[in-house]
Amino acid sequence: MDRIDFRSDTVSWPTPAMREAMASARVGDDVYGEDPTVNELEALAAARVGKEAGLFVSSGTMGNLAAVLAHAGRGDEAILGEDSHVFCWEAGGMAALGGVMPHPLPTDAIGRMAPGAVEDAIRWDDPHVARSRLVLLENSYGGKHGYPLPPEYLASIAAVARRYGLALHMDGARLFNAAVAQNIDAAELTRHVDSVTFCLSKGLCAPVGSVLCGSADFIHHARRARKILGGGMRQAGILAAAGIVALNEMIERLADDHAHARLLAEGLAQLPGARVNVDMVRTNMVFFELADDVALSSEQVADRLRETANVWLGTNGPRGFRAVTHYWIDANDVRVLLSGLESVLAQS
Ligand code: TLP
Repeated sequence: MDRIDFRSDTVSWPTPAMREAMASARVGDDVYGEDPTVNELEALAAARVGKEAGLFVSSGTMGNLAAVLAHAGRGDEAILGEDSHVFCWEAGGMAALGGVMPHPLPTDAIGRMAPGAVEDAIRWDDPHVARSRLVLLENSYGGKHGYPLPPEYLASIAAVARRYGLALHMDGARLFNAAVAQNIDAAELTRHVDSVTFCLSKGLCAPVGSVLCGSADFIHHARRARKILGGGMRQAGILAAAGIVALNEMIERLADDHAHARLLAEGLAQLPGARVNVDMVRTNMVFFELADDVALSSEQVADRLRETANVWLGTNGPRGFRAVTHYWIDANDVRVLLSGLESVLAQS
């Protein structure tokens, strides 16, 4: 890449192997179901997460929205974390396009809604109230340090959802980060949910795309929802080819990204101008803040880092940052960020 970019793993470029696979991909019209490479990706993705079928979508946002549209209808309610990506960062899609009402609940330090609070939020059968239809989980949990949520927690929410006949969807944009961090198979994290979206274009480095997986019947409905959203693509095998490389070659190496995030957090802990909770760093995200005596704002620090070291850092409020590691960040880049930050803070 032409810069050291910690703003997100979404900025990652495709690998050389992906570019080669894309150039030689076999294609067809995927709206007719005739693109062999898309079909191969969907089958591979479904197998990876232990589901019957998959649906290639253009983004995580589209995958989550297609899932909500397939699970719930107008006036239905979806229970989700108040700092979840679907609630905060997907432009209110479920309400805007699906007429589905979000019911946000608080989450704890690592992004868990309390199972009892989920149960309390489920409404009774009465014409006055919205129908509770769906619970949404996220793993890893971006709103809380990208923390990987364990299977036991997912099972406890699934038990509540089952008891009341609600569907369960997981925004697994970084599902494989959550699995690698816990040294378990991704299917262990998805076995309790009815549907899951995971992204190919974040830590897995593909240029575009996510896959929504679930039962064959659910995917049949989601395919229609994708069409409504304008997401039916044609010779999409060009893109799916990179996704196949992502699933075959890029999952295990996420451990390197996690090690680099840890290295960064440990370095930040040594910098007097920065405050970080190293224990929260389990995947590829490091959230940290400026110490109280630093006169600069996070925006000013990020600007200076870019100008002086060609290091790009995402801000998180007036005093905070989010640094995300990925394939194009190595240990030396982490050191460049740390020394660049040390110089910027020394001049403040
Ligand atoms: N997240 C992006 C930004 O939108 C914040 C990022 O840089 O982290 N779920 C989760 C947990 C996500 O973090 C994201 C993207 C999505 C869904 C949406 O994926 P895309 O960007 O493919 O629509």
